[in-house]
Amino acid sequence: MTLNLFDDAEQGRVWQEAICPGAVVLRHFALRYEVEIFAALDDIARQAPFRHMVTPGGFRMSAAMTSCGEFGWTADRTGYRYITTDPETGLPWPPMPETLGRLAVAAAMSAGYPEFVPDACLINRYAIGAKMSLHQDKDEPDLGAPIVSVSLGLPANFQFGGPRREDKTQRVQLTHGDVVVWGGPARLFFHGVLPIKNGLHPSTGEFRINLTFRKVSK
Ligand code: MD6
Ligand code: FE
Repeated sequence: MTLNLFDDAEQGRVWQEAICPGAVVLRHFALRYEVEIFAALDDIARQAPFRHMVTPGGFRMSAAMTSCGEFGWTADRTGYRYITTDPETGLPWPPMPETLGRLAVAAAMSAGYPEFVPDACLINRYAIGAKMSLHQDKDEPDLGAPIVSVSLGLPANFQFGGPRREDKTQRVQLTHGDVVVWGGPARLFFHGVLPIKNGLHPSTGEFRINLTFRKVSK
């Protein structure tokens, strides 16, 4: 199904593609926010630098990560969790810039989740070859809230499966400005990112950036 949302002389067309019940891609949805997003990201990365976390299993994650908002996400040898201070700096995470919050709320609304108010934004930076293995986003206590995921820069092959790791996955190519929203029946579905292919993007160079907005507080 595709549904035309709006046209804009400068930003072009924005449309939706369903992945499965509860999950949808909003093509080009973030393009109109691009300038503000990159300004916000520079500001956040200055206060809370990107870092490679080590999973409880002892693996260094290939995507570099930081966060903004009331809660940030960390992984270390003892587990995964959301915390209010950045363990690297001992300071609270940078606040979520207003434009980022507005983008996430508008995307969730467009996807059929009008109640969504995010209090955490995880920011991943993928260099060429970096990936994210199939996983569920299940560290958030309120599973009624969706995940809103914004893709920027180099394209990615996003895998979206089902409730069990062994379920068949669909492959969705995500390009600059695309937003994926998943919630409801798809909220705990397995997903991942295949290794980023060699390339050069005018906005991000040799990187892909992904922002995922969540609601962490109950
Ligand atoms: C993506 N990201 O990069 C999908 N999950 O397109 C995720 O699934 C994700 O970036 C948990 C934590 C950080 C993430
Ligand atoms: Fe995830």
